[in-house]
Amino acid sequence: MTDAKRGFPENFLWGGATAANQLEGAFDADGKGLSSADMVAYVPKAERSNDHAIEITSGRIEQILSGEFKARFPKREGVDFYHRYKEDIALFAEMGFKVFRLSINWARIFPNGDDAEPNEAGLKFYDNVFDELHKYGIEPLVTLAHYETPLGLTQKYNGWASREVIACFTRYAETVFRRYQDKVKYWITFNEINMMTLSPFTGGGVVIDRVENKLQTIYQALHHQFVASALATKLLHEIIPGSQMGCMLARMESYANTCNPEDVRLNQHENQMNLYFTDVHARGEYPKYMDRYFAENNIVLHKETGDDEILKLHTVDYVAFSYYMTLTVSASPEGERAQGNLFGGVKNPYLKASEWGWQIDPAGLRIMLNTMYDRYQKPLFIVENGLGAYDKVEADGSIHDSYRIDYLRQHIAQMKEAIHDGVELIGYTSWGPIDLVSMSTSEMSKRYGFIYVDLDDDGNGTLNRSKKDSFHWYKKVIASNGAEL
Ligand code: BGP
Repeated sequence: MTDAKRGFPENFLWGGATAANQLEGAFDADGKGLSSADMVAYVPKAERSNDHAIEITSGRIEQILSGEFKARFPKREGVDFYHRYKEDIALFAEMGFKVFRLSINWARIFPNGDDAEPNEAGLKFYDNVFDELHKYGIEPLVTLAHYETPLGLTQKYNGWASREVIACFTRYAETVFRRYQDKVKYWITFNEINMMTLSPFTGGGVVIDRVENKLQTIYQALHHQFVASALATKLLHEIIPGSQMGCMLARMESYANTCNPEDVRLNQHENQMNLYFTDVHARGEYPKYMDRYFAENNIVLHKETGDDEILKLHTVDYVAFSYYMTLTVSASPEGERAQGNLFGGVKNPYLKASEWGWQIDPAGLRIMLNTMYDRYQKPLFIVENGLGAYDKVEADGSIHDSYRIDYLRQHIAQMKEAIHDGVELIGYTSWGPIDLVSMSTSEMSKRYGFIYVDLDDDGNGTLNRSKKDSFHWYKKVIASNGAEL
């Protein structure tokens, strides 16, 4: 029931979102295996872009494993949540979090992805984290796979390119559903499932130089993830009554650069190519427009008998997404490119961009929420949104991050408008409530947190936590259920 005066529903889930590989550290502790994210951490700066398109070759994996790269590039260690989770959760509780999004690192539970038995130490760690959250009445929201495909599955099967990985994933999912059935109600299968098209290794542990046809492999791997996601949804509903499964998309609401019908049609196509992922998850079938795309790109999906039925029967309960920017597309090759923006496009003259070139668009969030709700008529959950920025620590230790407050305030105001428009929005977890390692840069200096972590790009620092101005601001937002922005 919406409170008409304040906008947000009474039980709205306010909180923050993280990923194991960017937060926990302890990348090889207590039996954990290596994952795709652990490899990505070694990619040197010169080979990175702000748009998340990071490629890993077989040769690079060999170099990393042989130690050649370890010596030259500091490894991504997270911010030691593994040992400091009690202190961090106490700070989340102080802000009034209702929900905390984290991922279970698959390689902590099944170090090679297909081990005979799960790793008890890994299972125990998440038991402790969930217990600590419940101590403060914070609901965990768990992502099963946030770029953490066990490296063993890459070596054995080339990751999600192989259908074999579906069974490995469902076994992992069933293990954690049974173990945490009394502790976790909200789940997500794959973080930003569309990452597979930008970076198949990050999205699915797929090494592209091992395959002949890149596009064919990408869409086949995605098919395997869709089937795995539907099977996990089925298992979840059987094992934990009343639980909720969500899909998760890096949503790129796209605009046409002009009203030239060629731009408008290209824009329609861009939006369809982004929404196909949620179409499969939420409607339970491939949208018709993909048939033409597959045919024109010589992609022949291999489906097994029963796949279509599985997709149809086990759709998600809610639709979740990250929202950082919008995309503007032009059919003409002229025009200034939007440097750094995910999925490219041209520069939108009406928008400012972050220091990394991501085009900031609060009003676009309202547009996007309306688009998504019209299309799926399912509850929506914003599970990532935020501003990556350089923070300055003053002599007295304070951090005045008014730019971050402005960014979040404007986005939350648009969420309120969307709720007023009739959209069923169930929660908001801003990205990186505590500073963590950036996905695109593998550095610390691109910060998102309300909580500052004393750690620099070279891995030096005390790891001490301190509160930024935004900490106090977000606490007020939650306490007033979004009335005080
Ligand atoms: C999303 C990822 C996150 C996160 C975020 C911010 O795409 O799901 O893992 O990192 O982007 O990106 P970055 O860290 O590159 O600024």
